[in-house]
Amino acid sequence: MAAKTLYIRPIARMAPTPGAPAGTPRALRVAGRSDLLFAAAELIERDGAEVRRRIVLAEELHASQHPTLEPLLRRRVPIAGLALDRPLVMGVVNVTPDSFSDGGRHLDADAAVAHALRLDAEGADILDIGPESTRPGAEPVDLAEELRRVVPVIEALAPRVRARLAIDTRKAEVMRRAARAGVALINDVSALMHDPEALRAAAETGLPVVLMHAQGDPRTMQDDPRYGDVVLDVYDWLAARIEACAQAGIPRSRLIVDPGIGFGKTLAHNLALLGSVSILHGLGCAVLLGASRKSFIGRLTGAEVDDRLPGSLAAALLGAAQGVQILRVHDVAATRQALAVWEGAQGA
Ligand code: 9MG
Repeated sequence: MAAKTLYIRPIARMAPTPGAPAGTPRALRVAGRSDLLFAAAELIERDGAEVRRRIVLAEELHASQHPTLEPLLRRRVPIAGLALDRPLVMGVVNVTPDSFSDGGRHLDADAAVAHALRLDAEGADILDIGPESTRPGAEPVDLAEELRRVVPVIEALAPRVRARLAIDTRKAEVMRRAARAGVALINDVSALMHDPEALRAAAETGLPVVLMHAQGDPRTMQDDPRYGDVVLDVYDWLAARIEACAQAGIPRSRLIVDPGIGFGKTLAHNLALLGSVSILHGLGCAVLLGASRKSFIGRLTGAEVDDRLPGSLAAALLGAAQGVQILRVHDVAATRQALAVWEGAQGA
């Protein structure tokens, strides 16, 4: 029989109130951030197929000493030397032939480097270098080809950029080679499950790792995905991956969790995850959200992929307001501008 599980979803975000008078009700200070205060939470209890929900005030939660409270409130340690006290921007750099469709191998690498340098100049904190497309329906790329695409790009960028470099791969050998070439972060959309060697390789690099939730493989993942309760199922799946990483020697402080928007999810699943992403702070790790230009924006609005910037910005701000620490985006300058306005208003 499945054990009873409890989850805390912070809600009712409050503006920071410096110098609040004594006796002001306590807020939930999520991930140790003084700008991330919540007045209440949804307390969710799942017992098999039964899910009970109630709203509790922060005061009551503090008094309850609920076991999920400590990881929810714990201050996060920096990741790859980057403090997690404001939303970081991760810029997408695809090194796939379809992303710079000019045919030639050299031209592809040069175009990827030029694009990365532009995103760096626009203020990206992290550049996510991806040699394999993981779009729905995408075919896998073999190891030799992935290495051929990505290693020269990392080597060219490492000495030239301010941003940290991340490798977007599911392959252990690519993780190892990219680490040697200068990346500071591993981003694996299979949460170290695709390659049987990946857990060990990631542990050996000593690098932080993004564990993204996906249901199924990119080729087939959009064929009728199903969940009991998508938000709780994704939470439990990520909790199990954190545990597997701990067993393999990767501590929670080096892990970043990600709900995997668009990876084996319907429109309703994606919207539920986007609206409830604050629940993932209960896992005690930094949270990453990648919603930029994704097809759920097209489904909602009819916008083609190149016209999804407004929807992407809305999703990024929804994430920021729920305390997401890393936003994976295509449009770095526009996201920075949106965040600057949002952050400016927080302190006003
Ligand atoms: C590679 N990639 C594409 N979408 C992504 C997402 O949402 N998260 C992460 N971590 N990687 C992604």
